[in-house]
Amino acid sequence: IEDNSSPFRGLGGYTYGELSAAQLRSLVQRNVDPANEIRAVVEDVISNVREHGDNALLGYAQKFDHVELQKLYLDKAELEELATALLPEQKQALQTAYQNIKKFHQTQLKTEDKVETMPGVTCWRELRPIERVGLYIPGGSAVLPSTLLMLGIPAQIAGCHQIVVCSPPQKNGKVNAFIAYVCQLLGIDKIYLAGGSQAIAAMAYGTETIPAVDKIFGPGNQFVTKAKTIIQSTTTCAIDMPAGPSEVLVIADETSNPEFVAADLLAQAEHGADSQSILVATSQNIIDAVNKALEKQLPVLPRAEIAGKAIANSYSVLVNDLQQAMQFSNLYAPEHLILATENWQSIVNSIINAGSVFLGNLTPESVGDYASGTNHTLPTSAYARAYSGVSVDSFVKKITFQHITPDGIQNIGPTVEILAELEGLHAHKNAVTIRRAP
Ligand code: HSO
Ligand code: ZN
Repeated sequence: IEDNSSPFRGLGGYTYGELSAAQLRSLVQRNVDPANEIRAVVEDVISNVREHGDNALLGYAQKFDHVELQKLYLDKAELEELATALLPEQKQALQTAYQNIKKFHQTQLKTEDKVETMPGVTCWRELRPIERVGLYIPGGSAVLPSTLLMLGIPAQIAGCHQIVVCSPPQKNGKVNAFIAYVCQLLGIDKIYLAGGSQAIAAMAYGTETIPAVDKIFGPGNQFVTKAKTIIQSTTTCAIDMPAGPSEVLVIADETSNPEFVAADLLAQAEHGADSQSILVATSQNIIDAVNKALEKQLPVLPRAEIAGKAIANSYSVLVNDLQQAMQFSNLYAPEHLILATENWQSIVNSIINAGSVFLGNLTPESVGDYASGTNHTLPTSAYARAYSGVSVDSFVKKITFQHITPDGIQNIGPTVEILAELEGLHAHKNAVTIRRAP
């Protein structure tokens, strides 16, 4: 039973200097596979889709999306028809976001120089697109057409031959009109009506209607995430990255604006009850002021219930100074890091682990979520220690090439012969020697 009368408690508070190393580690710990108990359910869905293809998908649409589908996709004409529902200013906003994201991602396609490592020995790398990619666009409590932009644009720039988009059908058997319009912007003329783990299985194995792909991208609930991790380890289909609940860490000092900070924490919190909004501040006054602003801003949000749960699942950390704040942030490795301070330049070089960074008091995470140009598909759950966010790189392979001239084989030959010899691999040695013979 919900107790709506309980007073707002704000962010639970810790003091950095009082925490032991073990306490710090457990404070930044998240997402230790809470979804493992659903593995059996998801495995069952995957084998059902593998075995029964389209029929399994039609059954799941009925069971989970409560719609009897005649076919498992919407075509170009149907998408165009849906997109007519948009207001001109909505179309304009999506176009602006599209242009900015495209502009930023286009610079990521770089041709590398050829390198002559020895005279006559030339090495280089070339990009080739991943041929078939699958983009999963969720349709749950908030439909996110921005996610289709964030995945579709780099796929398009990379030159992927086939871009398969899956999204769960609404009760009317259609998709959200904004998603339909984004498909048009991207030149994608089909959207497949499948959601949840069944959509992931369909893209991994292929069905009569849905083509199999080489890599699957996109966020989703715990069933989608579980399906992605299973197919990654059981098929040759790759995934973008392991995904957990979204999170933000805001670093604030006396130059920050507590109302802005609270707004950023809530923007993250409204994503889901399991989202985390962490405040790291250099004085208790700032923490108190932010909590006060949270108390004011939270109740009037349409998604107050979700955001309130996420805030209850979040905390603040009091630190001595901005450098100490960065130490905590690097340990936490946030998906989003906001340096809500005029002094951001003094710590920007100390950032080691973060997915995407927002500098200064006028740079809310929301701009990166939608339209500044950067990608919003980012590593969560401390994966930012080792992973990067989605970019054009995520949609290409980098293939290495080498070429040897007659001089080159003489120059490099003895080195390879000796190394093959010391490994006891005579066929290797011979493949060189036979070419060096006059
Ligand atoms: N903050 C989310 C992305 C998003 N926000 C989409 C709004 N729409 C994960 O980075
Ligand atoms: Zn967001």
